[in-house]
Amino acid sequence: MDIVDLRSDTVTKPTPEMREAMAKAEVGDDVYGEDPTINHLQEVAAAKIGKQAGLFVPSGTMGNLIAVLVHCQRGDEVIMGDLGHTFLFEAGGVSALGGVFPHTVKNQKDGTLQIEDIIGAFRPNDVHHPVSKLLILENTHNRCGGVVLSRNYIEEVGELTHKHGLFLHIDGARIFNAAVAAGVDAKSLVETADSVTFCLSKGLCAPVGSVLCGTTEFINKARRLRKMLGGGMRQAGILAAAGLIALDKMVDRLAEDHLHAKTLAEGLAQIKGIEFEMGMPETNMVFFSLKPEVRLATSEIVTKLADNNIKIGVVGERCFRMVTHRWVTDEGIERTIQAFRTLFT
Ligand code: TLP
Repeated sequence: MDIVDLRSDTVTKPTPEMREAMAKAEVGDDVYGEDPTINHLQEVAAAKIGKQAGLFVPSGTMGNLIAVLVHCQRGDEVIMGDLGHTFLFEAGGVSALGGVFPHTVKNQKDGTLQIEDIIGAFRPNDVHHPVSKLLILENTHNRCGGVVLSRNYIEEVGELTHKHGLFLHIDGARIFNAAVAAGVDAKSLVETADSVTFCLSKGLCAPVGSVLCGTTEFINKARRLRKMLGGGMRQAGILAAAGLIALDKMVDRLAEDHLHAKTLAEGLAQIKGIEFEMGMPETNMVFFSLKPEVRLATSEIVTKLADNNIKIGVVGERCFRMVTHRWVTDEGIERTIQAFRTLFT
């Protein structure tokens, strides 16, 4: 029986077409700027997201960190959501490595930060305060349920941050999920952003890598920081070859993952004892929790599902996350719903 791995879309493996392209990739030393496949990927990625230039980085975490380090000096402040990936899951890198101070604002259920809260977070020009330099938005928003931030909202925040002299960075690890779900071009979701990171791994299935995009000047600074952080990867055109296929072939099919997430959530919603406090999925993430009357322990649920070759994520004491992706089939979705029915009856 195949494993249905719903813990994350980070578990995706490269497609056969990617493996073939990787084997044939032309490579060179990227620290010298001489890897033709990486150079090509960076150009394609920047054009696809509507920015002047791109930089291939090993991970989304490094992309976000480099963006913060380019935009901020030590002692500056970065405003971000209290459920943002950069705040929760990037090991505090912005402070530990950049000396940058995180100022959190409450994330609303829909992944946004309220405009009044953002305005309230901007520091006045006073020697007592750090200098507010950067604001980060996340799209799709992971911990808010994989929700999509709209183009209008992002534009409003972009204009506001610029008016106050701050930069806007978008953690667009899953920006193409957002674009496909909203039925818009990804470019339009990041137009007012000064920089954006997106992942080629995750739903797009490349084995490794993200791209940080921005102006040419921004990317030149970012390249030095990538080297400083140990992210100069030499003949990584082998990885970039998979990234090119990710951008060319894997974006439109994300709609299938979204449909699978919807089917999964609708199936589970029929089961007494399961609730969707964060709402039904907008993209490829299904968050659900156990109603108070359910006696099953969280660990018991995970173990019993694992016995059926189904892996799911735990994100709170009685809260779970399942993420659909290219390697989760119709059969896997049906098997998962059935396994939950059996568990709960
Ligand atoms: N998210 C992972 C875990 O780190 C939680 C996951 O399983 O969802 N931004 C966002 C919004 C992300 O969800 C992630 C990964 C990253 C950045 C970091 O990307 P990587 O793993 O490439 O460093």
